[in-house]
Amino acid sequence: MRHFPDFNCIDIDANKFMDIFIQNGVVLVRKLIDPSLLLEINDRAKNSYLIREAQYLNRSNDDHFSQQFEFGHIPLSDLNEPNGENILSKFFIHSKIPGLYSSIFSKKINILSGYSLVRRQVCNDKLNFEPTPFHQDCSFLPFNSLIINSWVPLTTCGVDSPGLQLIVKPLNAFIKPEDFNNPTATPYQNIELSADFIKSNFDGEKIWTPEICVGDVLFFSNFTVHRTYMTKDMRKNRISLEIRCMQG
Ligand SMILES: O=C(O)CCC(=O)C(=O)O
Ligand SMILES: [Fe+2]
Repeated sequence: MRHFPDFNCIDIDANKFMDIFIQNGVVLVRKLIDPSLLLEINDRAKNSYLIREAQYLNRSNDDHFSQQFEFGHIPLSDLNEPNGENILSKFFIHSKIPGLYSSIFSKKINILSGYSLVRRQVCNDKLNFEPTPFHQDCSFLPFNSLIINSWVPLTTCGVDSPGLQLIVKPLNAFIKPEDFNNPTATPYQNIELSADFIKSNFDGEKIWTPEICVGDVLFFSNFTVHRTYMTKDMRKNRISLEIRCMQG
């Protein structure tokens, strides 16, 4: 049986993080963030989604916002503190994450705030918020160099609520999806790597669907193949943060 790249934060430092990340394209680091902080952020996020949903239904937002909302996103700045403190300084900059990145991004770390978002995956499809298909983030990010996504669920996910499923493999190139340039396909179809492609290129041993607890962080790159993992039995929605960084 395969041993997945799953570590407790006390068992991993910057050099080990770099080695494991290069070997697997994904690393899960458990107990990295104080869960009480994330539960508080989750409450604020749920409230923002209520407000944003009403705005979306009233069509009182611009097109860019509406399109992002249909993909489940709201801006990260919605989660700033009531006193205006930026959410990134509140939990990310002062967390252990920049330290873990320090061997890979040896100079400065550039937080891509424009590509750092909140995402909610709902379990019922009343508003057509679909789960993401298998894709690489490089299919929509405008950079060719390495980007690491710190994927932070605000509640435990992967069993009762939607999690992520990833291909554990070191990839460093864009794989062009069949419908990448098809103007009649939906945005998700444009980035989708088909079930046939996944079946013929990756064996089942490499497909990982971890249960991720609040406080754990899943790291993967703009080349890692992944999708939303959602089953018919799941009843609870999940909100998560995607914070993307590259070499400064
Ligand atoms: O939230 C999800 O289910 C998908 C997240 C994702 O694709 C990403 O963060 O790149
Ligand atoms: Fe993605």
